[in-house]
Amino acid sequence: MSILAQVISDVKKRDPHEPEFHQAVEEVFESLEPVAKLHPEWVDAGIFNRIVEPERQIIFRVPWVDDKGKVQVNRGMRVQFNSAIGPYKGGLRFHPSVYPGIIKFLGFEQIFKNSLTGLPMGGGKGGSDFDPKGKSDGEVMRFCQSFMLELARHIGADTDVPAGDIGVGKREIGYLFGMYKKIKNEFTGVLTGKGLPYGGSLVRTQATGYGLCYFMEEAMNTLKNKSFKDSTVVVSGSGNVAIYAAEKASQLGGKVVAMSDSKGCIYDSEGIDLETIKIIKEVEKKRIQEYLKYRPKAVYTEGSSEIWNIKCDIALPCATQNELDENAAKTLVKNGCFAVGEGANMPCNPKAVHLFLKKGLVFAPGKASNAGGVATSGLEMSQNSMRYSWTFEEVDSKLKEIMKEIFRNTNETAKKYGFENNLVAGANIAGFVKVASAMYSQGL
Ligand code: NDP
Ligand code: 2IT
Repeated sequence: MSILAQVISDVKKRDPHEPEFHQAVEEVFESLEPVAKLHPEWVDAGIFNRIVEPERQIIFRVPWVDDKGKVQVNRGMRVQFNSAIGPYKGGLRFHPSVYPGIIKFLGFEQIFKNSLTGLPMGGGKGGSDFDPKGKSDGEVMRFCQSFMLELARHIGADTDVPAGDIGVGKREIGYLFGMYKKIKNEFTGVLTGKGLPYGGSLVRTQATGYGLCYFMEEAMNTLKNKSFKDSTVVVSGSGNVAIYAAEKASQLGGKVVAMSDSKGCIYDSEGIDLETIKIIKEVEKKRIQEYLKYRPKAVYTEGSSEIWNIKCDIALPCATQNELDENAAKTLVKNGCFAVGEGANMPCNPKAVHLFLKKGLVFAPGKASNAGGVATSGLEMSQNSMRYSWTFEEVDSKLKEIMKEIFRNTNETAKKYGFENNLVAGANIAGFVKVASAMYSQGL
């Protein structure tokens, strides 16, 4: 058995009930055979065995009191996966589906994504099975305070810097930051995605979605001589990443005709009215179906995966893991889609990814194409350390440069290792090599 197959088998044996984590490890290791051949010293130093085991995993009780005075208990966790190239960095997810397998898959992906940004950030992720949906602001605040009461002892501006992810936006980051400051009596950039008045960075809100479109524009241009201009675009999800991906895709001349949430999707042949989506999702926090009240000519279909049946040139999955399967991929290809860019983490399942690569679509893996969020978090950390803030234009232009450089590095690395046009392999190898080399230099 090859060393890589051995490691995958060990991972499955050690934690048999974490399918998402297995999937993330297999997907990265699929690309690493030539790296293992080229670097026998990394094999001997156990780099491949070590990189799949988190440096530290913290699981803790989060008790809080709901509006009726009843005690509720959730589970909180933080996986500090790899600190070879910088402090642990990665978001917090609050969603009922959260368990260690999800947080480990996300933390593992984060190692390579953060490496690709070129900024000094290690990989980490955390979260809770708490569901912010339907909770009052007071309940969310009490939950966040209790969560931070434990998390505070494990994080710090030079140790581990969490941010948002599904279910964690400005409101949650605000409550978490407030509690950290109370506990430690210090004002430091311990979280990113903060509000602008207290150390947040301009563009962080838009960064993942904008970054995805900057990456795709560069990739489509270089690989296929195409662009967003006059293309029909479908964006799944209607959260932070989806909204700003749709905004930038439209600014670049694309027509976004469909978006979704976990219950269903809307199709608007005239182009989605994003201001309406922002009101429904960011302000009212309601279902996307509400869109019909504002735009009666739009069509709503129950079931989030229905969105992949809508004809498009460019598909941007921006909701959640494994939301796009092989059947959906076949439909997209049949309908003439020529580019797929992952805004979410691991939204396309392995069979879908293989089909896109086989059919020659421009396929951008999340760890490269959605890295704009964490990259801008890195820029927020820099501004916090300098006690300074850059203008919107300054941050946006740095983000654009970073995304272009991630594409260049990914594409060149793919070529160098014999995987021409395969950005999946390029991103995996480029992200891995930097971290592996740092781990090797630092010894056991
Ligand atoms: P949000 O919580 O803002 O939005 C999530 C969106 O996805 C909502 O529209 C939600 O619908 C939908 N969704 C969630 N679960 C499902 C599901 N099971 N099926 C279908 N739709 C679902 O999260 P973000 O926009 O921040 O995150 C979206 C994705 O992007 C995640 O994969 C995240 O890890 C990734 N990501 C986020 C970054 C960031 O900076 N925020 C950076 C890089 C990646 P509903 O409202 O019905 O729940
Ligand atoms: O998946 C991700 O990259 C994020 N949720 C953003 C992480 C961050 O630290 O900004």
